[in-house]
Formats: sequence, C-alpha cells, structure tokens
Amino acid sequence: MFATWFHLQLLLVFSIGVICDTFDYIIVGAGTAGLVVANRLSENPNITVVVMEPGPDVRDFPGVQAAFPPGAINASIDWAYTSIPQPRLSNRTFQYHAGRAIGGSSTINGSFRLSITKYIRGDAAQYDAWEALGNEGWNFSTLFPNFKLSENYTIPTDAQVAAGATSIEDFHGHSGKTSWETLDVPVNEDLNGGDTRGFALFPSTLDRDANVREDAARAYYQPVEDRPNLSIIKGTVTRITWGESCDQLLVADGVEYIDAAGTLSKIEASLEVVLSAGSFKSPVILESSGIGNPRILAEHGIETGVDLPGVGESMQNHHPASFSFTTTNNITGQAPYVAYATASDIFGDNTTAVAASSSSLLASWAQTASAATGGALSPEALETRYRVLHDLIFIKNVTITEQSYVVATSGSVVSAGFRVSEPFSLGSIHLGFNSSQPIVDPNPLSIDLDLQLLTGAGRLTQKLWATQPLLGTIISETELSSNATDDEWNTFLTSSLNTAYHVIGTCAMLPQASGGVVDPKLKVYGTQNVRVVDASVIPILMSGHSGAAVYAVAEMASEIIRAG
Ligand SMILES: Cc1cc2nc3c(=O)[nH]c(=O)nc-3n(C[C@H](O)[C@H](O)[C@H](O)COP(=O)(O)OP(=O)(O)OC[C@H]3O[C@@H](n4cnc5c(N)ncnc54)[C@H](O)[C@@H]3O)c2cc1C
Ligand SMILES: *[C@@H]1O[C@H](CO)[C@@H](O)[C@H](O)[C@H]1NC(C)=O
Ligand SMILES: *[C@@H]1O[C@H](CO)[C@@H](O)[C@H](O)[C@H]1NC(C)=O
Ligand SMILES: *[C@@H]1O[C@H](CO)[C@@H](O)[C@H](O)[C@H]1NC(C)=O
Ligand SMILES: *[C@@H]1O[C@H](CO)[C@@H](O)[C@H](O)[C@H]1NC(C)=O
Ligand SMILES: *[C@@H]1O[C@H](CO)[C@@H](O)[C@H](O)[C@H]1NC(C)=O
Ligand SMILES: *[C@@H]1O[C@H](CO)[C@@H](O)[C@H](O)[C@H]1NC(C)=O
Ligand SMILES: *[C@@H]1O[C@H](CO)[C@@H](O)[C@H](O)[C@H]1NC(C)=O
Ligand SMILES: *[C@@H]1O[C@H](CO)[C@@H](O)[C@H](O)[C@H]1NC(C)=O
Ligand SMILES: *[C@@H]1O[C@H](CO)[C@@H](O)[C@H](O)[C@H]1NC(C)=O
Ligand SMILES: *[C@@H]1O[C@H](CO)[C@@H](O)[C@H](O)[C@H]1NC(C)=O
Ligand SMILES: *[C@@H]1O[C@H](CO)[C@@H](O)[C@H](O)[C@H]1NC(C)=O
Ligand SMILES: CC(=O)N[C@H]1CO[C@H](CO)[C@@H](O)[C@@H]1O
Repeated sequence: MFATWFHLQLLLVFSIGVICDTFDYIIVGAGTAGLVVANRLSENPNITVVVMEPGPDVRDFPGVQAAFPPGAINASIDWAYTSIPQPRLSNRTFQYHAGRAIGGSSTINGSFRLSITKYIRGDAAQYDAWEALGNEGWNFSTLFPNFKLSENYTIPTDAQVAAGATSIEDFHGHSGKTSWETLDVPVNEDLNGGDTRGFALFPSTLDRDANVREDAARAYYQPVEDRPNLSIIKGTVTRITWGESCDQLLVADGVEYIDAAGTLSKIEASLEVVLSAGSFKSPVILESSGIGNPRILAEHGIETGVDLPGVGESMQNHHPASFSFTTTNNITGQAPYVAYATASDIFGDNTTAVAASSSSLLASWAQTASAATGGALSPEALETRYRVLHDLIFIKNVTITEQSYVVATSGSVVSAGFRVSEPFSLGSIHLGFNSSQPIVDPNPLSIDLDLQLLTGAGRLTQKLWATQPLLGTIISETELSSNATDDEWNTFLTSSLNTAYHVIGTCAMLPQASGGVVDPKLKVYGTQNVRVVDASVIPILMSGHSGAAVYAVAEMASEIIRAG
C-alpha cells in the first residue's frame, strides 16, 4: 500500500540478512509485560511465539536474585536513559534506570536502596477513570482478577513481622504509626484492595521461602522456557515492516532488527506484532516505523504511514522529594513503611478552597499544556483529562501523595520521601538522533497544581515529624522551616526534585481524538495487527507503583489477543 523505507544511516552500515523465520506472534521486548504475553499466548501449542530482546538472561548473575542487596545497577543491563535539561528545574537532567535483560525492568535491582520490588496497585477509582476516559471494559473490577493472576500472596509469618520490625522497632514500627494516627491518618490493613489511604508496610514481590526477588523472568518465563513453540531471539528491533493491505489500515508483516552479530535482519509475523519495549522504546519504534506526529517524523526523514500525534506524548512519572533528619536512633536496617494521604489529609479545612481555585484554572492549564506539545494534544482533550483527575482528587478522594515514610540511609540519618501520586504535568518521549537515546522530556511541575500538591505533601511530612512520638527522635531540623513560604518551597522543590522509574502514558490507551495511540483492544490506531502491551499504554498514573499495573494490563491484554 505504501513504500517501505530505510534509515539511511543503517543502510550504510548494515546489509539486510536473510529472512529465515516466520512466527504467528512477534513480541518486541522480553520485559515485564512481554513475558506475560509470551507465556499466555504460547499456552496454546498450535501458536508460535517469538520474543525479541537485546538484553541477556541474567538468572546466573550474582546479585540479581539476592533479596535485599543495596547498591547500584550493573550498567550492562541498564539502558540508563537521560532526559533533556529541564528549564523548570534549573536545567537539571534525570537519569532513568530501565532493565535491558530477559525480565526487563522487573529484573534489575530496585531503587531507593530497597532492592525488592514493591507491589502496590493503587485506588479503585483511579482504574475506573480509565473507563471514564473512553476505554470501555477497563476498570478496577475487570482488572482485579488480572491483578490476582500474577500474584501468589504469602501471608507474613510472625517471625517475619518481628524480623521486619526488630532492627527498627521502637523508631519506626510504633512511633511512625502512632504519629500518623495522631494526625487522623489510619492504619491500612491491606494496601491492595483498591483503597490505599493510610499507613502500612510495603508489600513486595518476593519468594519469601526461597528468599529471592520475584521478577517477570522467574515468574513467567523460566517455568515455560522449554515450550517448543516459544523462543527468544537476541536482537534490537529497529522498526516494524509493512506488507500489502487492501484497505486503509497498515498491516505489519514482521520486524527488522539488529542481531547479536550486529547484522540487520528480518523476521516475519503471520498474525501480529506486539510492542512490549516499555515506555521509552515502544513509541520510538512506532515513530521509526512511520507512525506518529508527521512533524517529528519529517525531522528524521521518515515518511508518515499513520498520522498519530499522540505517539510519545502523555508521559507521566512519579517525582519524589525528600527531607533528611538526624535522629537519636542508630539505624542499621531498611524501613519498608509507607503512608498514602488524600487532599483532605493535606489541605484540611482549605481543601474546598484549593479545589475551587484549581478547578477554575483547568481550562487555561489545558491551553498552556496543549501549546507545549505543539498542538499534538488538543486543549479540549487535555481539559477533559484534567477534569477527570481533578474529580479523582477532590470528589472521589483518591490518595494523592505517597509518603515513603522513612528509608534508612546511614547511621542516624533517615530520609522521609513524599511525592504526588497522580500528576497533571505531561512530558514526552520521542525518537532521538542517536538511535540508542530517545529524547526524554519529563516536564514535571509544569502545572501549578502539582507544585501545590507536592508542597502540601511536604508540609504534611513536616507536621508528621513534629508530632509525638516521632518528634522526640529528631535531633536536627528539616531542610525547610515549618513556616517556609510558598516561594521557599518552590525553590526547595525545583532544586531537589528527583525521579522514580514509573514512566507511563507514551502510547496511551485513549480515544484517538484525545491523543490516544491504542484503542481498548490495545491495537495501534491505523493498523490492523500491531498492538502495544506495556507500561506505555497506561493512560494515567496511579497511587501504586507501575509494575503491579503492568502485570495486570498484560494479563488482560493476553486474554484480548487470544479472543482475536
Ligand atoms: C530501578 C527500578 C525500580 C523499580 N521499582 C519498582 C517497584 O518497586 N515496584 C513497581 O511496581 N515498579 C517498579 N518499577 C517500575 C516497573 O519495573 C516498570 O513499570 C515495569 O517493569 C515496566 O514494564 P514494561 O513491560 O513496560 O517495560 P520493561 O520491563 O522495561 O521491558 C521492556 C523490555 O523491552 C526491551 N527493549 C527495549 N528496546 C527494545 C528494542 N528496540 N527491541 C527489542 N527489545 C527492546 C528492554 O530491554 C526490556 O527488556 C521500577 C523500575 C525500575 C527501573
Ligand atoms: C491444535 O490443533 C489441533 C489440530 O488442528 C487441534 O485438534 C487442537 O484442538 C488445537 N489445540 C488448540 C489448543 O487450539
Ligand atoms: C555485570 O554484568 C556482567 C555481564 O555483562 C557480568 O559478567 C558481571 O558478573 C556483572 N556483575 C555483577 C556484580 O553482577
Ligand atoms: C545488584 O546489587 C548488588 C549489590 O550492589 C550487586 O552486587 C549486583 O551486581 C547487582 N545486580 C545487578 C544485576 O546489577
Ligand atoms: C537553561 O538553559 C537554557 C538554554 O540553554 C538557557 O537559556 C537558560 O538560561 C538556562 N537556565 C538556567 C536556570 O540555567
Ligand atoms: C467495569 O466494566 C465491566 C465490563 O464492561 C462492567 O460490567 C462494569 O459495570 C464496570 N464496572 C464499573 C464499576 O464501572
Ligand atoms: C504459591 O506459593 C506457595 C508457597 O510458597 C507454593 O507452595 C505454591 O506452589 C505457589 N503457587 C504457585 C501457583 O506458584
Ligand atoms: C551503629 O550501629 C553500627 C552497626 O551495628 C555499629 O557498628 C556502630 O558502632 C553504631 N554506632 C553508634 C554511634 O552506636
Ligand atoms: C489553610 O490556609 C491558611 C491560610 O492560607 C493557612 O494558614 C493554613 O495553614 C492552611 N491549612 C492547611 C492545613 O494547609
Ligand atoms: C470526599 O471527601 C469529602 C470531604 O471530606 C466528603 O464530603 C465526601 O463525601 C468524600 N467523598 C467520597 C466519595 O468519599
Ligand atoms: C549515543 O548514545 C550512547 C549512549 O548514551 C553513547 O554511548 C554514544 O556515544 C552516542 N552516540 C553518538 C553518535 O552520539
Ligand atoms: C520562621 O521560623 C524561624 C524559626 O523556626 C524563624 O527564625 C523565622 O524568623 C520564621 N520566619 C518567618 C517568615 O516567620
Ligand atoms: C508450530 C509449533 O512449533 N508447534 C509446537 C508448539 O509446541 C508444542 C508442544 O507444546 C509442539 O507439539 C508443537 O509442534
């Protein structure tokens, strides 16, 4: 239907290898979502599935499976993407860990010095909002059984509870809980039932009895790796290739990839291509394949196959800030405690006023944000999204801040982290001029309400540590005094804001007119047989950590694909 094209620079270096293999499904990326889909599709022995992945099998790497190793991530299995300088944050850049291994980001050592993966779903209303945004069939009750498919819940033993508490018992286990209760934030007995508000222990993905971290490779690939109809090919996919089509929809017939020897090769798909390359790469592979914003494609000399300006937009992420305290305790362990708070917990009697003033500004924020995307997302579409988020925060009362209570750094110094769970600010990820580095522009705090919520979360943190019994354990002051002005908060937060690794939204599941990239069947608009299944399809961020949602999305997607 339209001509194929090649990247000139690739043609100079590589010659196309022989087309050797055809599979029913090609899955691009053996990461968290990709391995779930590979497992589920290959349950049918009549179906052949291949997964393309440049990263290694790391099950024998020292450290990968250790339960609590502190420290950095082995550079050889980390894409380590870098953002462009952020003017709102004094031109600072962020670096993003992202797994480059069988298992993807679920496999690499965790952040925050806690190497176990925290498993938190978020609030039910945050998933119901997916449906309200135009994704029929996607809500908390349809996702709930899919969350459970990836879970084998282990009830903590008495010994484990005791062990988790003893190294830090006086300081964290009891004092923290009591201080929160004094502030009327209750204990949450189970964070994963659809209501996160309260103080709790972080649930984690861990095989307790074997004392190893669970990841997608261990849970979804290793048990089925002997299936003859499932294979993994080592290679970096550069683009989707298109075949003949009788109608307007593009039909993928395979992918081009650079194999382990550095040769450009091709394999064919008889049914579908599923992109599971993660939020940083799935949009970039679409752009390399001619699907995206024509203005951006033209900059790279790529002919537009599908005019889809939402590709790469709508990037969202969690951005933590923190205070450090010197305390009377000598801390030697980790403190896996967390609290989730609502707007009312943060703003108290001022909540109604904050809701009203921000509500009146949604339309103008939508205008500004639309302009920042060069019109890729329309003001109307953004205002609709902002209204849904605003209702979640101020009417449905979802939790809006995660207070990662205390994380031990060293000796007597602890840091208390806080962040906004569901930011309004949107960034973008697009094809870069260096093929291994996409252009990542997270753009945090670009909507005033995010700053106001983060400031409120910070003030709540100060209030917590000024409440007995925690107060009695502090020696030093926080970085900011409790009477700091909004301007002082602005300076503090923009100079110290950090990044988490919960990037979503860059191939958002939304109606096409709302800047969506995939429909509710995860099919890329304008194509007949290309889907995206990974964190990038998640339309709005949740109070949980993205990994839990990725497993559930991938389980639900597998069912959709199997249904045809
Ligand atoms: C350090 C760190 C700590 C985290 N901690 C937590 C946590 O505690 N709890 C939690 O819930 N979430 C956590 N997350 C987030 C969670 O891991 C991710 O949201 C989730 O794993 C994303 O899954 P995915 O399938 O979208 O992408 P990934 O799992 O990243 O998989 C993408 C795969 O695609 C491959 N790929 C990329 N480009 C290509 C290409 N061109 N061709 C072929 N393959 C390609 C990659 O190598 C990778 O294997 C953390 C993330 C990181 C990085
Ligand atoms: C696989 O194919 C065989 C032969 O066509 C058929 O009998 C069988 O039902 C199929 N199995 C599945 C799970 O589709
Ligand atoms: C880091 O990765 C390399 C493989 O690229 C491996 O040989 C090495 O053992 C790893 N180091 C650790 C400490 O795991
Ligand atoms: C995980 O962290 C430990 C401790 O720092 C380190 O020894 C190990 O190499 C890391 N694993 C990987 C795969 O980076
Ligand atoms: C950030 O970088 C831009 C472009 O280089 C420059 O104009 C601006 O002055 C810089 N801002 C700060 C705070 O350094
Ligand atoms: C969730 O979706 C299902 C299937 O479309 C529907 O039956 C159900 O009513 C929805 N639930 C909510 C709470 O919207
Ligand atoms: C769940 O965990 C239990 C206890 O560790 C184990 O016996 C069981 O086999 C696991 N179930 C699955 C489906 O993996
Ligand atoms: C703190 O604990 C560590 C480890 O148990 C110990 O080595 C150190 O001496 C202690 N420091 C103080 C000041 O008690
Ligand atoms: C409410 O607003 C008033 C006036 O700005 C301020 O003094 C007070 O601290 C605020 N309360 C909360 C809980 O933010
Ligand atoms: C949300 O909180 C407000 C203020 O506390 C309360 O009036 C309202 O009933 C709550 N809504 C829900 C859905 O719980
Ligand atoms: C592309 O980015 C990679 C990773 O950051 C770097 O190693 C390489 O030198 C860059 N290539 C060019 C041509 O800038
Ligand atoms: C804020 O409180 C500190 C003491 O904690 C005091 O020195 C300072 O003057 C106060 N600033 C304002 C603006 O009230
Ligand atoms: C087409 C193909 O390779 N099919 C194989 C898939 O795996 C089953 C066993 O699970 C084999 O019997 C099929 O031949």
